[in-house]
Amino acid sequence: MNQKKLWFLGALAVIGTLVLAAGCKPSEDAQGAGSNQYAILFKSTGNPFGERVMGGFEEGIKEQGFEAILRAPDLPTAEAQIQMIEQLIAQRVAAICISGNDFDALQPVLTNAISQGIKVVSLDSAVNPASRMVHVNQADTKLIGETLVEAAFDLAGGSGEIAILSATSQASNQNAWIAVMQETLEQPKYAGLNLVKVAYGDDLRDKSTSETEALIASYPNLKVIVAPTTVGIAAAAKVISDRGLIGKVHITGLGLPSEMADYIDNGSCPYMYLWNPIDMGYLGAYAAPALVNGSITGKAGDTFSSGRLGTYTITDAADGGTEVLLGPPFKFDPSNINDWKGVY
Ligand code: RAM
Repeated sequence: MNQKKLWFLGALAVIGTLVLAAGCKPSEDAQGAGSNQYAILFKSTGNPFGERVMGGFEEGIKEQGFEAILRAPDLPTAEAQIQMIEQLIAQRVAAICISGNDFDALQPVLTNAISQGIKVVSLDSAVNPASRMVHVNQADTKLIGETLVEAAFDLAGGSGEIAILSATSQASNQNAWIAVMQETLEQPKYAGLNLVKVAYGDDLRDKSTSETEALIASYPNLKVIVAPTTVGIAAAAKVISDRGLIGKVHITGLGLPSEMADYIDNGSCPYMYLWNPIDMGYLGAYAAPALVNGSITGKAGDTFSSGRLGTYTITDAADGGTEVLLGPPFKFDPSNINDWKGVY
């Protein structure tokens, strides 16, 4: 082989290596195709509260230079969320923030995600401690439950029949609040209150409406319906308003100011509570990258900075896992509802 041929073969080998290397895109392979992608998975579509949570998440993710993926199934079931989580695992996202439709049922798919290096944060509606690194809790669970019982007591005038209109029977956030409410109702102060039924509107407008109608028909002496769900409270207040029952049946619970302003004005819902859903999503958007970059692991005592919200510390949660608490619940009534209805 002469010098020229040798030089030619050598040049071919170098070019071949370069082509192969370019084809492999080693940086992308090493980090995972979706290493820049942060997903949020809400309970279901068509829920204005969920839209605010996802909006806050997107804002926080984008301002850190990452890509936000917003997902929610049509119906608030664990099965539907499992399918979506499988897709996100296949996409190799960096982290998943989930508002769970079930406390335990998502464990196999979420532990699979975790074993593949995906960080999992629950927010709003917790998944069990084995399925998450940390939970973003909107407000203290006990305080929410106690506050709602006190509201029912006040609106019922101290005694009488009350009912709860919840989301789905599997929703872990509503179930945790209802458990506290039931415990609180055992206190002597509340002995005059009779909780006649816990109904489930599944966070669907139509089902929440028909469940409210059924409560009114079955319990003609009902004084208060407590709806610890923004979808349920809006549907219930509309039924009371449309049926001319304002002042007879009082609605309270957890409501979105933009959806409830008219009902606070007309007196069907004298007052209600909530927290800022945009900030909740935004807080999740800062917890997830902190887990991905290793600055926190999700254990109690870890602190991270959450953009415009400041610094947060992770604490032990009542369910045996850990959580980061957004803040106290806020009361909305005729004195402040107009200031808030345009905000969320
Ligand atoms: C509904 C959802 C959500 C809950 C709020 C209060 O929008 O069930 O999970 O946190 O109500």
